[in-house]
Amino acid sequence: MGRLIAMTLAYLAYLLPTAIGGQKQQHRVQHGPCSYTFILPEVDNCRPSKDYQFTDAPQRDSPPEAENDAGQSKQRQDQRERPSWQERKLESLESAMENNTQWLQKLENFIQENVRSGMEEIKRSAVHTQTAAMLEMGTNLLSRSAEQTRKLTDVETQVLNQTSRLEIQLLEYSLFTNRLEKHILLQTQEISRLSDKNSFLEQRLLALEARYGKELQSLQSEKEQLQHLLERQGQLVGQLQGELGSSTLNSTLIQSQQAMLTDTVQKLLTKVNHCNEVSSIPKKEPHHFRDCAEILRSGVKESGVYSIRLHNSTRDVEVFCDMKIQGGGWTVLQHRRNGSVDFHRGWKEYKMGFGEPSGEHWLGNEIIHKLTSSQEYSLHVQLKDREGNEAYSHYDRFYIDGEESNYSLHAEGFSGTAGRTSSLTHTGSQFSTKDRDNDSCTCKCAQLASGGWWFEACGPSNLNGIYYPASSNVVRYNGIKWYYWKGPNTMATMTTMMVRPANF
Ligand SMILES: *[C@@H]1O[C@H](CO)[C@@H](O)[C@H](O)[C@H]1NC(C)=O
Ligand SMILES: *[C@@H]1O[C@H](CO)[C@@H](O)[C@H](O)[C@H]1NC(C)=O
Ligand SMILES: *[C@@H]1O[C@H](CO)[C@@H](O)[C@H](O)[C@H]1NC(C)=O
Ligand SMILES: *[C@@H]1O[C@H](CO)[C@@H](O)[C@H](O)[C@H]1NC(C)=O
Ligand SMILES: *[C@@H]1O[C@H](CO)[C@@H](O)[C@H](O)[C@H]1NC(C)=O
Ligand SMILES: *[C@@H]1O[C@H](CO)[C@@H](O)[C@H](O)[C@H]1NC(C)=O
Ligand SMILES: CC(=O)N[C@H]1CO[C@H](CO)[C@@H](O)[C@@H]1O
Repeated sequence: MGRLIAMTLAYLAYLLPTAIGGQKQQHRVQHGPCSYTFILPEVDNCRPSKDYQFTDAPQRDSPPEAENDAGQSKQRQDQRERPSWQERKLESLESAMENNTQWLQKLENFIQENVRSGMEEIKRSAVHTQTAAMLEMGTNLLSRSAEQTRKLTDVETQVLNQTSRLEIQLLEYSLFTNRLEKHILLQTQEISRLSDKNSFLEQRLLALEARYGKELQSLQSEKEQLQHLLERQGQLVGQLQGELGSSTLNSTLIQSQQAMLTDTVQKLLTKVNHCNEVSSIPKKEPHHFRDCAEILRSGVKESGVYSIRLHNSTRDVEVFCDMKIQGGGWTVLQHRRNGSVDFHRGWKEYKMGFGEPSGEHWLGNEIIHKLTSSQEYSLHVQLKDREGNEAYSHYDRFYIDGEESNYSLHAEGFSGTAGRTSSLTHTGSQFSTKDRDNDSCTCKCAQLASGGWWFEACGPSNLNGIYYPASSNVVRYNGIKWYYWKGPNTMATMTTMMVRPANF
């Protein structure tokens, strides 16, 4: 190999100086697949000089060629002068050329052979080693790549797992968020509702406060006024007390004066009486009647309101006289007919009487007592039901005690059509009103049954109960009652209690 390179170099060195010249002639030689180009120096421009020498190194390695070459150039110069020599020279040159060519061919062959074998060897070994290495590397790479792919797939699955988990979590979170949002919405709605309510309540509270404030103010002002009044009252009371003191002093004086006055009045009265007796004796006829029987006896036949004067009394009393029933002459004590008068009244009113004698009324316990205790009287109770059926209860002897005995009832000698048994309670029953309970019941009959009556243990009668115009099937404990006439259900629509002297 080294030899080959040396040979090549030598040849190149032999060729090179000719190529460096100015004008060159190219010669191409085709040899098989290889082509060689030779560049020959141009003879025209070459002037041979005496000191023309070859000083180059390759010249030393191959002096014959150099001499030959130099001679060649010399021969070319002399070609014009000596053509025979030139021809010879050319032949030698051609042979040299041939020689060279052969040499080159050899060289080339050698080179080619060498190169081919070397190359093949090199190639083979290289290929072997390389393929092995490559294979190894390949397997290595394959295994590595397989590992990597495995790792990658692992990572991928993990990533996928994570992603799916994250997605699930995300989903859950979104669901949760949704729920929370809904909840929050509800809460906000609730809050808004509550705030609405709250504001409403606050408004109401404010309104109430304002109202209470106003009321408080008015109350305070009222209180102040009352205090003021109280002070004034106190002053007044003081004044009155003072006046009372002086008036008590004066009263004795006044009494003596009154005595004097009554004395003079008495005197005057006797004088007047005397005058009357003297002036008109017949005028005394329509004097005071003690009751309706006297009025009837006096010739009056019409029922109506008349004045009577009770025994030992100076006061006239208006009464209704019934001149029809059973001969007339009845002084009416009680009468009901349409419920226009309220009979649920207190002790004092029953004592003094109420209503008009022409309509519904109660004559008054005091008058009844005075009337019935002045002489013997009989009692007649006249009743009428809704259908207009009339009935009566009669008592031969009737009177009531005074207030000190609570107007105790005395009724005897019962007869009549309104029940076989007396509906009026036993003798001795005291009178009771809503404000003065004196019945034998632990209850208060006057309040239960209403009105004022001689309730025993509330008893079977009460003509002063509440007036129910249309009787119903409902049992009324506080209605007008005359139990033994028609039982508890039928109430009278008209009642009259009246007295007449027992010996009429
Ligand atoms: C060719 O070269 C060889 C050796 O180099 C020499 O022996 C032979 O004489 C040469 N042939 C001619 C024709 O120059
Ligand atoms: C995700 O990985 C966990 C363990 O890290 C495992 O329990 C679970 O089953 C995996 N899920 C899926 C969908 O692969
Ligand atoms: C007492 O009587 C006298 C005269 O009698 C009279 O002037 C005086 O006002 C009376 N006083 C009272 C408080 O009535
Ligand atoms: C009840 O009778 C009286 C007297 O007849 C009469 O003035 C009054 O208007 C009547 N009341 C009713 C409610 O019928
Ligand atoms: C009337 O008065 C006299 C004496 O003042 C008395 O004795 C008599 O009982 C009185 N009569 C009546 C009914 O009050
Ligand atoms: C009359 O009634 C009152 C109370 O209602 C009572 O205190 C008094 O004792 C009664 N009188 C008689 C005599 O029972
Ligand atoms: C409370 C009351 O005064 N009761 C009297 C009612 O009358 C009877 C007699 O009928 C007396 O005995 C009670 O004391």
